[in-house]
Amino acid sequence: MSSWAGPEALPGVIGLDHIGLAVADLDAAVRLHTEVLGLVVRHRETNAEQGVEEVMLSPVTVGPGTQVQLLAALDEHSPLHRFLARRGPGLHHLAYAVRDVRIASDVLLPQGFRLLYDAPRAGTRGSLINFVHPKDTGGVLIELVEPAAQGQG
Ligand code: V0V
Ligand code: CO
Repeated sequence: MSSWAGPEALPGVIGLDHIGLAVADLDAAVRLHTEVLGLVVRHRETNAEQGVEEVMLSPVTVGPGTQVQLLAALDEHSPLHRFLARRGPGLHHLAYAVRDVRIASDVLLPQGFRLLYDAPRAGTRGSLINFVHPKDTGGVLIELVEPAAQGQG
């Protein structure tokens, strides 16, 4: 967290994978992002463990690239339900692609960052994910995403 300690001490961020938006009405949010903003739906998935129905979108000209992830709560136990109830719809998390989510976690943990899971969990398109607590990162929930190897997901 303090001074830069060299590449071996970094979590291996290789891109900005997606920006997660908490939405109350998924269909309305998809319409806004496709019909008004002109983005393309790249993927849709129900993640019961995370308690979300999610839709991934990005601009048509740049390929999948960095995506917008629309997230609706599956039920009242979902972290999304709590977020929407407490803060309303809006920016929910920033997801960095990392080379290896276990290594990223192992680098961040001893620096005092709280990782939400002891072991990576299943994310979108067969990815492996973990989260850094927003109270340790300036108020932004950070997701670490290890994308599935190409051809999977
Ligand atoms: C809560 N807080 C946030 C926040 N959620 N701050 C920034 N961004 C967020 N998303 C703040 C909240 O305002 C409180 O601050 C404090 O943290 C504690 O809030 P809380 O309501 O008591 O929330 P907790 O502690 O019950 O839960 C917060 C965490 C929870 C982050 C621990 O949401 C969680 O486990 N999230 C990880 C899983 C998740 O979000 N899944 C959905 C995305 P004050 O008011 O006390 O100052 S799934 C996904 O992205 C997938 C599948 C994918 O990409 O593949
Ligand atoms: Co996400």
